[in-house]
Amino acid sequence: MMELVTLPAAFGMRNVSPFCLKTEMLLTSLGLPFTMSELGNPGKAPKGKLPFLISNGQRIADSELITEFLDNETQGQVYAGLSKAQKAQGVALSRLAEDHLYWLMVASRWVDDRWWPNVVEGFFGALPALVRKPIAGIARRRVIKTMELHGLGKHSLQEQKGFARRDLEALAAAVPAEGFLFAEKPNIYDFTVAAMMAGIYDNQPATWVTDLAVEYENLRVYTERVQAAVGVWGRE
Ligand SMILES: N[C@@H](CCC(=O)N[C@@H](CS)C(=O)NCC(=O)O)C(=O)O
Repeated sequence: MMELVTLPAAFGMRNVSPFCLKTEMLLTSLGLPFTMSELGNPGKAPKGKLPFLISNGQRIADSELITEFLDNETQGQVYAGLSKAQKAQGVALSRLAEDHLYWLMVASRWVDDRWWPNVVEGFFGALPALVRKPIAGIARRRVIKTMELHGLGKHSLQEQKGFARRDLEALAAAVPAEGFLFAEKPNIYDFTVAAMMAGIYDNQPATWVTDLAVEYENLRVYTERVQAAVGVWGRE
């Protein structure tokens, strides 16, 4: 039996990490038996991030590497029926969601002073009161530094909102009005986009990225459709 190790629930999200949620959706859609466990400190994961998958004692870290592993384990089921062009589009959309929009979502939670208390409570609430704020503060400074290195952290909030709006506009234009991205059934690329958007739409309370995303109703409906099709929702 495989074990998917994820972040604990937070912000009204049963599965709060888009990378963990996407992987849960994929494992479920492939009909593979698996259990889930939680790790509050991603620093203890093989590569310092979640999720990772444990299979026959092997630990596979990173949702994309897990996807490749599962494709191999299922003799090509993950990408079955997808043309090269569809895979190219899928990879491009995934990079947009996971390597750009994701960081704006992170900024909307970790950097925004009004939202920050939710991070302290949601991610560090299990720590003893005495060390909670100092440890959360260290983690916040690391996130701010990472945002700077990425480059997005160098922009003003107004400029970041512009970047997020253009990402959302692109995703909203890319998803279909009915059905899924490339097939009658949702696939890994639908899970990637929907898992990212589920956290943005459903995290409680709304962040500034949520406020922008609700303007794209078709993207919200698509996100619901993907979650319903696989029977896995990010929210509680
Ligand atoms: N490329 C990784 C990204 C995973 C990732 O960023 N996970 C976040 C949670 S959403 C994490 O564990 N962050 C902890 C940290 O960076 O310290 C994947 O696809 O699995």
